[in-house]
Order: sequence, then C-alpha cells, then structure tokens
Amino acid sequence: MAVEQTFAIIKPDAVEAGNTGNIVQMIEDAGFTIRALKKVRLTEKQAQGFYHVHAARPFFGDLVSFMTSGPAVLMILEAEGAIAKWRDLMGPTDATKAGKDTVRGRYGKNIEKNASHGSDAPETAAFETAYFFNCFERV
Ligand code: FUP
Repeated sequence: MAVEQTFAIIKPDAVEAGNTGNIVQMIEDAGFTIRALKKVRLTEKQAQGFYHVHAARPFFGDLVSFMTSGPAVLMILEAEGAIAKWRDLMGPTDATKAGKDTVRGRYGKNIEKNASHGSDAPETAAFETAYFFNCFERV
C-alpha cells in the first residue's frame, strides 16, 4: 500500500470539550505521522468554501455555524493508506453509530457534532490539505 496524506480536523465540539490531546494520542498510537498542525477559528467564508460540495444540502447552514462556533485543530496526517485508515479510526459520520474504539464513538455526540473530519478520497485530500496549509507549514 502506498504512503499517502490525508486532511483531518478536530472539530469545535471536541476542542471545546478538552479532547484535543486524547484525539492526537489516538492518531499517534495508530501510527500516523503528523505532517502539519494548527489551531484556528474558521471564518464563515472558509467553512462555506471547505464544505462547498454540501452547499445545497439542508444541513449546510447549521454545519457552517457549528464549524465556526469555536477553534478547531487542522492536521495533515501521513501513513500507508492514510485516507481509509483515518476514516476507519474516526468511525461513521453519525457518532451515535460509531464504535467505542473510534474517535467519533468516544468523543462525538451525533451526526453533526461528530468530533472529527477526514478526507474521503485522494482528490479531496489534495484539495483540503492545500486549502488550509501552504508548503512552508508542512514538515
Ligand atoms: P464525513 O465524510 O463522514 O465527514 O461525512 P459527510 O461528508 O457526509 O458530511 C460532512 C459533514 O456534514 C459531517 F461531518 C456532518 C455534517 N452532516 C450533517 O450535519 N448532517 C447530515 O445529515 C450529514 C452530514
């Protein structure tokens, strides 16, 4: 399997609850290398652009409000098969259906407040990492 990079967010619910360190520990324990990391509060425009594929969905407004409600932690994670590996570690979108050994199962609450984001394909990983990190922020 090829080494690849994926984009991850520790969402405002998990940051607010003080679970940043716990989630970073899960990421490192799973064998990812963190290639970039920063804590930011997204603007409305940044959140709308990031989730542009969902712009027509009924939950879009609430999603943007939630993602701008407080600081989030943005990361680039690297591993063999990083995209699928991080999505496996996060668990399903709906945190109420996620296993207790997953990030969303442990720290998420529901389908919106689900503690974390991960890219779903190589094309989205490329878009999302470049959307938030320039080349000097990647190590
Ligand atoms: P995921 O790839 O698991 O992050 O899930 P999606 O791309 O399908 O959805 C992106 C985000 O939209 C989710 F993290 C939460 C939000 N969402 C809702 O709030 N309600 C829904 O019914 C579906 C998604």
